[in-house]
Amino acid sequence: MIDLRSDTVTRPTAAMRKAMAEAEVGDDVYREDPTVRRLEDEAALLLGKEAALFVPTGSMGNEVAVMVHAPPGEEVILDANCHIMNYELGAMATFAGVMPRPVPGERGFPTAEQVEGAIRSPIYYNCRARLLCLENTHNMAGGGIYPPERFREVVETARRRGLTVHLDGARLFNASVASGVPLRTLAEGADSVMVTLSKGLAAPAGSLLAGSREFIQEAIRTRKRMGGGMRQVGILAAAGIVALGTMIDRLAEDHIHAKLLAQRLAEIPGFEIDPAEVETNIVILRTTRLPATLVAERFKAEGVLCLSIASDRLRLVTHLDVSRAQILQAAAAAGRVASA
Ligand code: TLP
Repeated sequence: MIDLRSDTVTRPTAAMRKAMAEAEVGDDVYREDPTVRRLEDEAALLLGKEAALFVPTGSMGNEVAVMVHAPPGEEVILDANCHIMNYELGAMATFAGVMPRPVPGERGFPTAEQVEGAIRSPIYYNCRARLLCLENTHNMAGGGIYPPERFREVVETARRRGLTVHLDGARLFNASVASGVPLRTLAEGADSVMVTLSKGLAAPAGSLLAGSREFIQEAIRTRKRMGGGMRQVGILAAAGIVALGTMIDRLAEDHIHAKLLAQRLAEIPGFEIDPAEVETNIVILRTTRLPATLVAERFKAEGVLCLSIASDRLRLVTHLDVSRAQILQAAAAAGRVASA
């Protein structure tokens, strides 16, 4: 099977397994796991923040950030198609008790005007906007990179209006490699940023939440409240250290593969895709003749797995475990799928 459902399907490398087997560990609830602490320090440095915290998943990283930044009943401004709003089972409502205030960002990226417009007047019975959540790259907008100038404007506007900013950077590594902009620059101005080790970087599990020392102190308490205080988790952090140290630059290969796939798919009648819009490792394909679920089934019969994300949309994600030859095989299968 050529598995293009997500980059989360990547398996840990031999170097990661070795590092995991040899990891020095301790009880991280007492903050005594040296491998976890090393991973957190390295991540904080890379992201240009004072401190970082290892969390089991990207979802928990986002949820902890929302809970620390925004009290119940207050508003969180975010793009209508972002992960926090749509794919975390209403966690922001369930756990943080906050009100989402979605705006239709352009390709997933809210503008400064949209953020300004979403902040209500300060009449006492209005909800108060407390937090702005942004996503880079944007998953459902096809792995697009937040235009840097717009990001700066949006963050500046939010800060001026007294909002804190959280960046869901599950795939910030992809944005950095594709744009050549350092991670710390992409996270500049955000009060907190979450990055994921278990997607393109191929670690088996884990994400990092970074921010000020004070923010991380609160995040440790909130993570524990959510049941996310882990013990000898240096076993996982060891794989994360290998991921940060050796797996970032190779994402460029995934981006080349995604572009190649998009170019081939664009030539097939029954599919619609603009290869110019493919900036990183996600390809969102519109099916114009057949329902997406049926196309996904036909792909599966051809040995290619992808995700149907809307009645006329499929998502295909490139990653470490898919070679160029397999991309070409998938494109050839797509030709048969569309004409069947
Ligand atoms: N995304 C997964 C699915 O949940 C859709 C995927 O296969 O892409 N932020 C963003 C932008 C994400 O894409 C994801 C995962 C998360 C947060 C959550 O990370 P995890 O899966 O570690 O909880």
